[in-house]
Order: sequence, then structure tokens, then C-alpha cells
Amino acid sequence: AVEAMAGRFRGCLVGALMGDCLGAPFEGEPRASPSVLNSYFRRLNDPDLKVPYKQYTDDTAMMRCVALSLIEEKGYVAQDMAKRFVKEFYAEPRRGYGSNVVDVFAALRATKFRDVYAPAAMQFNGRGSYGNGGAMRAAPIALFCHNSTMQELVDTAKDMALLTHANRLGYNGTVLQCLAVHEALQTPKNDLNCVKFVENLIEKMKQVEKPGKDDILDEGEEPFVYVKKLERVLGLLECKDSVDTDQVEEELGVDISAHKSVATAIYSFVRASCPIPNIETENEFQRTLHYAVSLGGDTDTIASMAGSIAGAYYGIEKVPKNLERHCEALADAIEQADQLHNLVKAR
Ligand code: 8NA
Ligand code: MG
Ligand code: MG
Ligand code: MG
Repeated sequence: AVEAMAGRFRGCLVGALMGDCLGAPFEGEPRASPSVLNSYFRRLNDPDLKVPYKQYTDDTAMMRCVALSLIEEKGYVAQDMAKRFVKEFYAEPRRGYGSNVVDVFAALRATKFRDVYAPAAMQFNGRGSYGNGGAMRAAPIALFCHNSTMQELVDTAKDMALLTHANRLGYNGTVLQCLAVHEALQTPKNDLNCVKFVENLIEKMKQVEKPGKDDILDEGEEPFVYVKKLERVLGLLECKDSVDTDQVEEELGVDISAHKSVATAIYSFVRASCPIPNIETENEFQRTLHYAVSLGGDTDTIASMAGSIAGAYYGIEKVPKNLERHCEALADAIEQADQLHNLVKAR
């Protein structure tokens, strides 16, 4: 048996991989019906089903770069990470990357990584990207900063995001996703209080979103976008089972922008800790992935972010064996989780 915290590290990276692989077939499609999703998960859980690999997408491709860079460098080194993103993209460009982030890779390569932040800063006429591509790859940072101060976690997450996502909403969404994984790791097993979990994140995001001297707000942008989203999560939690998918889409969002997906992933995790109408499984980890996918929109990314939070809380023991074996490169996720865990212990 693996040590308790090591099991949570594994759960986190395996959860991220599974959300990506299992959510990808539904990305950008009309929302799948309850019966379609129940049979999808039932079929994948059938031990007799031969493994038809579900391939991972850009979410995992980039997360692997984040993990491997931290492991090889024994810490966060911006230039190494940027180089890995670019190398990975040109080796396998068809993993379903966002339509604009590929310009950052091209510019990084063309400028020989002279200033690794410059290409991202030039995106969208200097406003930077608010896509969820920073948040979707963030989990290894939270694992690596498991014993760090909150400031170190926040600074590292932001810096890692800035390599591709210079918009305030893009990097603060990355910070929030890291804080959520970190909070899940710290929450004792069987001791999850959903309201408290979200309230703790609100307190932290009030600090993070306080506009600093370097922050540029978009025209008309409110300074506390994530705090407000998390407050809406609390509101939805109060409404319990009366909340339907339309309401989640309207209040939290389900698209490829960070501010319309990160809070949605957090809500998926807390909501799925209890049974949800129309979702068959008794397993809370699986329920998290299933619920995230059922919301539609950016299903792979929202399920991946939710899966990493759920995995960090429930640990690898909760992950259904029949389900995980369908995901491409499962063994790599486990190995990287173990290496990150060893690194944290040695620090
Ligand atoms: P990105 O930086 O290209 O951002 C994604 C998209 O967000 C952009 O293409 C724009 O449409 C929009 N966007 C971001 N910032 C701005 C802005 N300042 N002004 C106007 N529009 C903006 O890439 P990313 O790495 O953030 O993307 C992550 C997503 O891409 C994930 O869902 C991932 O799975 C992947 N993906 C996206 C699509 C899709 O575009 N529907 C499809 C498959 C995969
Ligand atoms: Mg993807
Ligand atoms: Mg080196
Ligand atoms: Mg996606």
C-alpha cells in the first residue's frame, strides 16, 4: 500500500488524466444526456471491455511538461518549462490545443526563448489570453508546493501561467485551480465540509485578486471575478439538488475561458461529494468526473481540473481500476506523482 499522501499525489495526477481522456469525446458537443453518460461510464467499467485507449489532449500534454520540468529541475525554472511546452507541441501538434496559444509556441521558438514571457504578453493585442490553458495544467505545481507557503504557491502558479496566459483572469484562474488542489490535499479524509472548502478559497482569492501594481484590468472588468464566482458556488450549494445543468452553465460557465470553467470544476468536486440525481455511481471520485462531463462545453478541461481536485482529496484508492486503465499513459501519471512526492519529502 502506498503512503497516504503519496496516494493523494497519485489520485491527483491520475484524476487529471482521467478527466481529460474520458471528457475529451464530449468536448464542444451538445450536452450529453443522462442515459448516454450512464451507459458510457457503465460500459467503461465493464472488466471484460478491451482497452480501447482514450487519448489524452493538450491538457495532459502540457501538464506532463509541468510535472517533468519540476522533477528534472527539482524546482520551478521558467525557461525549462517553456522549452518543454514548445518541444511537446512541435512533437505532437494535434492534441487539440487552443487556437491562439499555438502562436505563443511559434514566437517562443522563433525568438529562441530570449524572453519567455514576451510572446504570451503580446497575445490578444497585449491583453493576454484568459483561456483555461494555464489552469488545466496546474495540478503539479500544487503538489510540488504542498509544504510551501501560500505566497510561494501563488507566485509559482502565476509565473507558470504567464508563460502562455498573461491576462489577469488567465493567471488568477491558474492560481485558483492550484489553491483548490492544495486545499483538497490538506483536507483530512472523510472530513470534507463543502461550504468551508469554498469559503477557504474565497478568503485566499480575496488576497490574490486584490489589484496589485502590475495588474492590468480589462476594460469594465471587476477586480474580484473569482471571489464572486466562488460566492455563486456557495449559492448553488445551498440550492442542493434543485440546481440543473442550465443553471450551472449560466452562473459559473462551462467554456474555454478560465473565469468560466475553474469555479465550475470546484463546484463539480464539492457537489459530487453527495449523490446527484441521474448519476448512477456510488463512487464519489467517478461521480465528480461524470458530473463535470454532464455539464457540457469544455468537458475535458473541466473534468480534468475537477478530477485533479477530487483525486487529491480521495486518493488513488477511490479511483476505479476498470476506468483508469482506459486512459493513455496512465503509468506515466503515477510515476510522475511518485517523483513529485519524493521531491517534496526531500525538500
Ligand atoms: P488559448 O490561449 O488559445 O485560449 C483559448 C481561447 O480563448 C482563444 O482561442 C480565444 O477564443 C479565447 N480567448 C482567450 N483570451 C482571450 C482574450 N483576451 N480575448 C478574446 N478571446 C480570448 O488556449 P488555451 O490553452 O487557454 O486553451 C485551453 C483550451 O483549449 C482547453 O479547453 C483545451 O482542451 C483546448 N481546446 C479548446 C478547444 C476550443 O477552442 N473549443 C477545442 C479543443 C481543445
Ligand atoms: Mg484538451
Ligand atoms: Mg537543467
Ligand atoms: Mg478543453
